Amino acid sequence: MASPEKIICVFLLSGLLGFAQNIPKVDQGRLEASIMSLAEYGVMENGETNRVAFSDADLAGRAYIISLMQVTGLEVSVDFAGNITGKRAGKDPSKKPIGFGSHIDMVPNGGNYDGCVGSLAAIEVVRTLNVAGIQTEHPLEVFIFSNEEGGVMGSRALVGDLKGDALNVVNSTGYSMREGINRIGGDADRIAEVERPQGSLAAFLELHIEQGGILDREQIDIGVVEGIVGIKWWDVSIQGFANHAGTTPMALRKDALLAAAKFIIAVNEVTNSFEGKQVGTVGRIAALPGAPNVIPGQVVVSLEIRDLSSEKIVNLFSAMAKRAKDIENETGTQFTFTPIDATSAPALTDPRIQALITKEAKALGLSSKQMQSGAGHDAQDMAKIVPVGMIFVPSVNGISHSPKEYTFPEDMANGANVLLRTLLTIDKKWD
Ligand code: HGY
Ligand code: MN
Ligand code: MN
Repeated sequence: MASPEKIICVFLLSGLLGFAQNIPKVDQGRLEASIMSLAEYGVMENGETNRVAFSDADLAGRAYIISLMQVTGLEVSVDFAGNITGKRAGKDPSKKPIGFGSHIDMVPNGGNYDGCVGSLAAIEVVRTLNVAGIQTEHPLEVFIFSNEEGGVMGSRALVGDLKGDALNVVNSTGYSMREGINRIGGDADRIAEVERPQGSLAAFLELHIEQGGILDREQIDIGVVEGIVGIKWWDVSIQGFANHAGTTPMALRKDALLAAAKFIIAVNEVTNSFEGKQVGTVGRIAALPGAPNVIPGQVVVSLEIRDLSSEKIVNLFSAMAKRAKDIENETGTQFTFTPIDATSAPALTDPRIQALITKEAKALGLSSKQMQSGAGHDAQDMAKIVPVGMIFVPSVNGISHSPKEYTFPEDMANGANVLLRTLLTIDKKWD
């Protein structure tokens, strides 16, 4: 006769096994097809895709994703910051929703996987739950954040960080955030009403491509993100003196482009001189008046610094500003640094969710690796109000923000299955 303890143990084990066996898997073909459909929005003559936030292509892509969410039975709405959300009722409406999602806007001539994998996998997870007839205890909420590439705008609004000057930042479409928000169906005058309170979700999960080459190089299936770097942007204006390129002796020039060239090298040297994984980039340059026979009088470059530590970003910046002072003296030019309010603070993910992601990957027979994110993400804003977790899947050759960006369908499905299982475990075990 089995002891009472043994009976309880068998009962519990069968329950757990039952739970484990009942977890459905996403439909890889359906997920891949939705990625390819979304990629159609913004295709240009040369076959590349350009779906920058606020563009006509962004409007069309947003309409596609809204229709997909509606067909999937989600109750869809667009908030005043242009974030698209889709709600699915849980058995217990008193429980806090579990949020998950990403973004679908792109950098100019970007790739079709950055943000799109997490967004479409979120919808695929809901479809999979529908097909399996699973209703979670917690309500679910899918988030498609607006204008992530322009400084995680939508998620900043959601955590109450999108204020003042930020709305005047102009992206490559020529629209300011204010104009763009109104263009995509938001209301820039009512941004404050978008803010969600602390703890208003049980958790937020984001599946995303790694955008770097670690998982691909080391042939690892899943990245368990420990932290997301902080990002700071500046416009650096260098004032020289435009003059005749033929009659002005070299020693008498105030050449703004020469000063800019020295500054770009200085950014690289300062960044490499610190210990750690920080990065410093000059990604944009404009030289005026831009004629071959005129010494450039004015140059504006962008400056971006990223690191997991805000303090290190400050130290890197002051070292670069010091080098700029030296360059001013050498070239007779004047540097002005203007911070661009489209940045994000470093964020750590919740260790409990990291452990869940690792466990669910293992349960699926997938390898995983703890890592930091060198890319910024909406999850780093959401971390200010709720516990977050991030799941990475490999980017082939570590390429991203490029038409050559690619992630294999199997890897997308792996990430979506880990997302689904992590969500269901949180649903079962968390309040
Ligand atoms: O720039 C980034 O890190 C992100 O892809 N928005
Ligand atoms: Mn992204
Ligand atoms: Mn990106």
